[in-house]
Amino acid sequence: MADKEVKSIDQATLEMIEKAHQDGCSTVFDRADNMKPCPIGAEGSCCKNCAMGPCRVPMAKNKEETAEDHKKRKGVCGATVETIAARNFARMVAAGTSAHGDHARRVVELFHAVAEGKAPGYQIKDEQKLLQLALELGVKIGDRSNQEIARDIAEILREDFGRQEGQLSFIKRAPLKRQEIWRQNGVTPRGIDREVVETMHRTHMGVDQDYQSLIKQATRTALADGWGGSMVGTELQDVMFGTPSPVLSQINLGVLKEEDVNIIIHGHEPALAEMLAVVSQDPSIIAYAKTKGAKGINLVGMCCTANEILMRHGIPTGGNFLQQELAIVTGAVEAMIVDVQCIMQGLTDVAQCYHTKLITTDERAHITGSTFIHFDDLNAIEISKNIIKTAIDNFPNRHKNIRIPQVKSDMVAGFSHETITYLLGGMFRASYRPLNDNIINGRIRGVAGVVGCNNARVTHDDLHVTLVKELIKNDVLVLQTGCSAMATAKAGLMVPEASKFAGEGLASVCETVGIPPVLHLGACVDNCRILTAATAMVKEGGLGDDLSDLPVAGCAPEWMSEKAVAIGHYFVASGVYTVFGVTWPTVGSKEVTDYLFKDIENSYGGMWDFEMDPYKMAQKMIAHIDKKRKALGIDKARERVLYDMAMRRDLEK
Ligand code: BF8
Repeated sequence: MADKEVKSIDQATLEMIEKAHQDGCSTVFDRADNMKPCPIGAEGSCCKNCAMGPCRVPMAKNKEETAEDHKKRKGVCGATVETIAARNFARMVAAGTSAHGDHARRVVELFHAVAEGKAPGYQIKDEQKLLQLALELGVKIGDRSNQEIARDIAEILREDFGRQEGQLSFIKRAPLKRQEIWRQNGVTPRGIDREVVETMHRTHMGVDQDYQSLIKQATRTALADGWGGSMVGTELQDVMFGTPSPVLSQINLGVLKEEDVNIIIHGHEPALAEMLAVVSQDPSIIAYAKTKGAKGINLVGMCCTANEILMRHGIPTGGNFLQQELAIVTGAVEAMIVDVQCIMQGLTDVAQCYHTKLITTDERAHITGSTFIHFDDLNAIEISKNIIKTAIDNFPNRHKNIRIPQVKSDMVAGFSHETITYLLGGMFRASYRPLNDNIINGRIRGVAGVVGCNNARVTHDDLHVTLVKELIKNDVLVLQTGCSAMATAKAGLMVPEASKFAGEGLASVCETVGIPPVLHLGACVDNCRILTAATAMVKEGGLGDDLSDLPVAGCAPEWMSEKAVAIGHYFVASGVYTVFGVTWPTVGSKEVTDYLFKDIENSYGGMWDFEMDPYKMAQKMIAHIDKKRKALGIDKARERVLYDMAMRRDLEK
């Protein structure tokens, strides 16, 4: 593990932090040094939901205060620390759910436009997945065209946003026992928007004041993300842009090219990125770049948009969340094109130190000091050309001060649920059987989802890489998304040769199947692919009859965004033990924290945990996996002993 003072374990990042200092340009790493986090807000003990406050009820640090004394201290309205912590937690879940939900809404709108033939340049790429969705949603296939079928699907899934009663379309995908658990607990989500709105209402001054009731609504809202917004987004993106399959690419700032027009696409929604990927190959656009003295056009992804175009087109990734400003610091980026989510406002200041144009494209996300070019899905080709030409025109404005770190790694991405099924079982008997069998026989101890962001409060990438190495060493197969996936890819863990870091059992399975021990499943919105994969494991048989029976665990070691809290909570509500690093947002209330860490397991089979040390994170996750193995009666399988004759004779005595 790296020294706390070290900013990153990634060489390219360290090199660019140093260059930024030489260039007199400040980045997130400097701002983190200059801005101490508010300790009261960090523990969830500050309520600013009305103008009588903000009220702060932190646990006293310097004097002796019992939990009882602490409970007596209240906000002006009488709110207890429990209510305040639970409200803040619920609002984080609602914000995260709204982000994925609003992303999905735009995807449904585009899907509908494609079905109506109104979005030139986009198409239905995965017909098989379209038809499977039709069967699942009860849409008539017959001799109807793909367009007609797609329109019906769009209309059904659009209902998931505003539905007032009933349940979301994909709830019925979950194992039956899981659906029953949600029903019994009264948390089956109705409409995505409804659950978010209700959470905002309940957390308004003077409404819901019982922390368990608040967490219950947070649970319903989180489920509207995992089995709602995120799943709708992922499914329709696959149908329109193609279901990912394994693809070799490269990652880190070394993928920038000194002689090309470098264009970084950063954000989350793939509609724009997909079109830029197509248009940047257009011979007339490449010829135009040459007239400005460039050799060609180099499109590079950043953050979760990177994951989307990486796994569908093999487009290289520049880096993860904390590297967004550093890409500009290379001095070689003509334009950074952004849409929504995880885009630091600091980018405008950094861009001013160099020649980079920051181009915003989404009406929902304006940034002062950027160039706004409205991206309209219905006129996507023209606008994408315009955006790329703006970048090309900026090539001659480069300063002399260019340094691209010569650091990049090979990686394989694109492990959708469909691909995993195929890889494991082959074309004619595609199934999860080999995975389940290898878990039962103990070669694979269990499965971990390691996901989430970077956070400037901890050494960049360190927790992700240390944790994942520790897990695979202990025969735990790791599924990854988001910026976490990028961290381990940079460290060389997403190539088949990484089996050398895995335990003997896991390595033998990976070598047989030809996969890395760490599988890249996509962007944050694709965390629902992990739910789908886990459900497939339950349905395959032999590992219990619910998600909470599986020997699996989840972790977001360097989380920072509210989306991560929504994701973590839908994993917990789906029966998964989930660990977060860095900080825990309800630590100010012992009761709420105990509830989320312990008691909630009685209702949902999953629970939260918090741990800052990646080795201990791994130990906790492995202990949970072993607990589940024991409950399934497959713990013995791990302790295979080869009996010689003498031992057999002893047995017979
Ligand atoms: O969408 S890009 S910093 S929030 S992990 Fe985290 Fe990274 Fe953001 Fe998830 Ni994805």
